[in-house]
Amino acid sequence: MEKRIHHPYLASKVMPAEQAATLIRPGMTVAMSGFTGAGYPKAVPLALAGQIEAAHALGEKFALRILTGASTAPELDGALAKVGGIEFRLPYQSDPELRARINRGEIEYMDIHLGQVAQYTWFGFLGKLDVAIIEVAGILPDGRLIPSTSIGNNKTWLDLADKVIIEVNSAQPAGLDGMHDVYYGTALPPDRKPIPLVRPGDRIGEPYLRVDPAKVIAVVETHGPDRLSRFSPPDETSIRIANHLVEFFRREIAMGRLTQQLLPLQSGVGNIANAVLRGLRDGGFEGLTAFTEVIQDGMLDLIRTGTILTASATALSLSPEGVEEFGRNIELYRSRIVLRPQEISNHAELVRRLGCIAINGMVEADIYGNVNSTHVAGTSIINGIGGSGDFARNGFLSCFVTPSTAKNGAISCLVPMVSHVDHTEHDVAVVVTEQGLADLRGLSPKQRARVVIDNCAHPDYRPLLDDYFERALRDSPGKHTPHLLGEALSWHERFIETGRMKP
Ligand code: 0RQ
Repeated sequence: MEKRIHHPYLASKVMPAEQAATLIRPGMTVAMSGFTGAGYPKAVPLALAGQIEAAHALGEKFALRILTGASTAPELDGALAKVGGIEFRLPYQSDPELRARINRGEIEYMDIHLGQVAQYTWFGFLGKLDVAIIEVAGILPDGRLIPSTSIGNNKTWLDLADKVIIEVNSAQPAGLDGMHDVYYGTALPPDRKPIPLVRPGDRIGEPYLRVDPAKVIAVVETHGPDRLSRFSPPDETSIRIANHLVEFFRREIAMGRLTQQLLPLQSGVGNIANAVLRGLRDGGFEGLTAFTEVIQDGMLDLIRTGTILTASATALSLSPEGVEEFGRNIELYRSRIVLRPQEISNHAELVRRLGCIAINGMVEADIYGNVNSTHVAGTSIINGIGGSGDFARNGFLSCFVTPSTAKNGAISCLVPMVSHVDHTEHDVAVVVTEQGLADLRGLSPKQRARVVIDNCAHPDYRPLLDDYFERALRDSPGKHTPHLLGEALSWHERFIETGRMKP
């Protein structure tokens, strides 16, 4: 295996994952690396799951409070959830096993804006961190750490945890060295200073993570890939959504509200986000920038072709083909990509200063523009709010996208009242479905309802929404945001009872 540990004392701490896992005791708060399936520890969590299972077999209680950057992978969230090893989880997850247990009420889950996790921990709101488990790509002779494919909350975890376990993953490209920018200038109120970043590609920190070697209780060598999600080409619905957005940007340029370079893009993960990026490339846009959380294959494509000049994020979440492409042109990507801690990539001050164009997926929106990004029928979580709130509240433009229906048309994603609110009507500027785009800027609630129903609803549901809105206009006691409160959530109730929203 290629030598990645160049610090003699830390090299002396190398041990098998099983031995490192014994250093973690029941009830501890364990802060791990990992963001959108990238840069999470690959070996110690699995070994830990084995120990937890063995303890449970002996009738001993063994569960942990697990904090991360964002979602991880089956080897971490999946394995620990499966053995009942997680009692509390924060801040974002997407693992099927973990999700099922959260929704069965077996695990407490706190869903929090990703940009706020670090300060929340520094404020002391989460109590003390017992152990940090952090994947890195290498250790320098002076003990500094070359970050892996995500930075997430690693700086905060390394600074605040009592003890540290480092996983050195030699499968992560050595060429990552130099791509990161770790800002050490954050302070706590009332001593905070402006963060000196004025362009998405600015480097304001240093390429490495610091750790106090005296805190390091184990170093584990690994050689494994991230959770590499397959990249599927955009489907018809995503392409139509993307086209509506691209057309909208063109109109904004014509009105003089945006230039041809737009403003730094933040795009969520998934099919629609990739379709939007492709739409921008095919639409002839050039010289764009991105100030976002996650870089996916679609963005690599745009960087290679010059559509995007600079991209700032906290994680690289690629497919197997994306990893190959990244390796082939790593020099190019290192000159164009900056990976930062998530407290910086998602910082309210920076998102507002740069004027990001935020484009995020959603579960449903209501006729007044409130958005649910996280819950099915009001009570079951899907993933979490992620960074969507960091960008939606503070961006120049906040766009939410979804197909107009879900579950083969059994659900309308435009409803009278959302069953859970993540983004209020005050933070939502544009709603887009394959049917069309609703520009909600400068409109009152009643005006918003009209464009949401007319432009975004599926024709199968439009008459039902029209009917609700007309009756609400007539019978609602207040006429500012007209609602029939007893009926507003009846669509979701019907879905729970019959599996479909239509009467
Ligand atoms: O469930 O797979 O069981 O069928 O929700 O929906 O259509 O696959 O869409 O993958 O783009 O996810 C909002 C969840 C959309 C995502 C959400 C069901 C649907 C399916 C997923 P099945 P799709 P996507 C940056 C920003 C919050 C975090 C965020 C998300 C499943 O975008 O997690 O924005 N966002 N981060 O069937 C009931 C509806 C539904 C519905 C869809 N109205 N009612 N179920 N579904 N609409 C990235 C990070 O922060 C890391």
